[in-house]
Amino acid sequence: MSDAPILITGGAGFIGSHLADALLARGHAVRVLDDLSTGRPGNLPLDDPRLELIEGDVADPAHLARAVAGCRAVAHLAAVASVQASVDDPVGTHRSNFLGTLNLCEAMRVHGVRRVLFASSAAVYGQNGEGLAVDEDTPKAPLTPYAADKLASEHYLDFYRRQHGLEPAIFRFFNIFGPRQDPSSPYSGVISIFAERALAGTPIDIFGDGEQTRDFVYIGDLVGVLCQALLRDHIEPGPVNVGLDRSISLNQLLDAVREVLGSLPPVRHRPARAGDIRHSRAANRRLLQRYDFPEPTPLAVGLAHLLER
Ligand code: NAD
Ligand code: UD2
Repeated sequence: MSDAPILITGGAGFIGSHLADALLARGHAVRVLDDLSTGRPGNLPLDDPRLELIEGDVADPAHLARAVAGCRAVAHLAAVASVQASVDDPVGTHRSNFLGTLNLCEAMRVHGVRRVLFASSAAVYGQNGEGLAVDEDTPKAPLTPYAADKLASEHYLDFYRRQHGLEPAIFRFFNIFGPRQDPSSPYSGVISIFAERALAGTPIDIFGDGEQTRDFVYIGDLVGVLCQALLRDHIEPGPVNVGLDRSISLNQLLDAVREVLGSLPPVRHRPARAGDIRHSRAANRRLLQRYDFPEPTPLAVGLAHLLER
């Protein structure tokens, strides 16, 4: 096994830190580049000698050159994950969410690193009025700067594949949840917010009627696929949806939280968020064909991991 590290940009964050744990557990050295804007060093096993944490910005080519040199593969997870932040500050978030990807492509070309896993998003599809499952060929309709930066990143990664031999494994994550997803922002993942409020007994806010649906994936079911994409000899080009082809409404989510906890704090209904996606559901045939995806963790079991007192 090569002792060259695998680089995880954004590795101090929710998904990145779970991926770091999984790679270390499989015996690989891990290097993390993270500006700690939302990620935390405490998410990582800093006492593990095979882990290196570099505090830096993917929008800075010098930081990326330092991080990419000598790596065997890259998981590119660094981004401002808040859709709202991209609406409020499109130029600032563009630096991280697009320029960061382009800088990485250049750094990988210069240093001869070919495999890159990229965290794209279901946001590239835009609205899904009827709630039918969308497959990877569904027309793209990015509604926000966040979604546009993800789609543009996909196109640049494909250019570097055709022109410079890069090997991008592009995943369009739907709604990933699990421990370490930061609930502190009003734009954090809904499950992390609901879990924190339910445990604290503080009121839960539903933006809209609660009939909006999402395709939730437990982080423990995702990390194995990410490791396969980084480590297997060959990968096929083209984006892959990451979802269960199962959409759950927020009202159903609340029922599941009540089931696990036995009670719920007060639930308040607020106006729906501008630009909110009404329905989201992943057709996941390509995921199941290309990767060994585990039997999905039942929602109640995933929630129980979050709601452990
Ligand atoms: P997160 O905020 O926990 O992780 C993002 C990490 O990137 C953080 O550690 C943050 O400090 C770091 N970061 C941000 N800007 C940076 C910069 N300029 N330079 C270096 N580091 C920077 O969020 P997450 O949920 O773990 O998301 C990881 C990736 O997956 C993101 O690209 C996000 O867009 C994507 N994604 C997540 C979901 C989900 O459901 N969680 C859905 C779709 C896509
Ligand atoms: C998620 C990602 C985003 C993007 C998108 C792609 C996160 C935090 N966001 O956005 O990065 O990839 O997926 O589809 O991972 N809600 C409430 N009450 C709350 C919080 C949320 O009702 O306290 C609603 C919210 O209005 C929305 C739903 O819950 O209708 C899900 O919100 P979210 O931010 O968890 O996820 P989403 O799909 O908007």
